[in-house]
Amino acid sequence: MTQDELKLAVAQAAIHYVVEGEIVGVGTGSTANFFIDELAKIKHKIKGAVASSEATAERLRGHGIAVFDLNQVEAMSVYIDGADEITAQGAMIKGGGAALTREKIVASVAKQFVCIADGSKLVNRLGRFPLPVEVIPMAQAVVARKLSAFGGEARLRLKDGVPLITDNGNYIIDMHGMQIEDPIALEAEINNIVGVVTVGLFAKQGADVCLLGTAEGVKTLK
Ligand code: ABF
Repeated sequence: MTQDELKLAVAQAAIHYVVEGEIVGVGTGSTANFFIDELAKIKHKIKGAVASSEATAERLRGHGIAVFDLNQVEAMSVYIDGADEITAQGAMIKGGGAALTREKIVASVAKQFVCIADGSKLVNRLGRFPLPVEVIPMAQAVVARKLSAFGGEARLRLKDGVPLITDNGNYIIDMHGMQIEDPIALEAEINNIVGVVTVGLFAKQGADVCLLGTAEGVKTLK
C-alpha cells in the first residue's frame, strides 16, 4: 500500500468516532485532509466542525461543512488529527504543518483525541522529527538560545527564504536532534519559557486513541 492509501484507510476508520448531531474538531495536514474528504460524505449527519487552521477551515467550507468559532462551542466529543511522531503511549510531536497552537487549543476542548497516522509515524522515542515551537517574533532569538540548552539545534523555520508566519502571526523554531526521554516534563519546561506560545509536544494531553495505518490493516492503539 502507498502512504496515501494508508492515510485514506485511517481517515475512513476515524469516521466511526464521529458522533452524530455534534460538532467535530478537525486537525491539519495531509492525513487530516483525507479525513475532511471522508467527513464530507456524512456531513448531513453532523452539526459542523471546529477547524485547527485556516487551511482546514477552507477545505471544510469547500465541502459545505459549517465551520464554528471555538468560542461558540462548549464541548466536543472528539478531535481528529494527524501527527508527525507518536509513541505507543499516545505522546506526539505535532506542528510540522505549523498549526500546533490551534491544534492544541481545539484538542483541549474535546473529550477524546483520535490520532490518525500511517505506520511510519510510530516511534519508540520522540525527537527524530524536529520539535516545533511557536514563538512570539520579538522573542525568537532569546527563546532559541534558551531552547539550545535542551541539547538540540534551534532553527527558525523559513518559507521562501523568510520566516514562516503562523495563522496566529508568530514564528516557528524547529529543534533538531532532540533526545526526548520525558515528553511530559519537557513539554512543561518549554511552555514555561517566556516568549513561547506553544511547544509541539502533545504529551500531558496526548492521543486517547491512535488509528495506525499498516500493511496488515488499521491498528487501534489505546
Ligand atoms: C498536523 O499535520 C500536524 O500537527 C502534523 O504536523 C501534521 C501531520 O501531517 P501529515 O498528516 O501531512 O503527515 O496534524
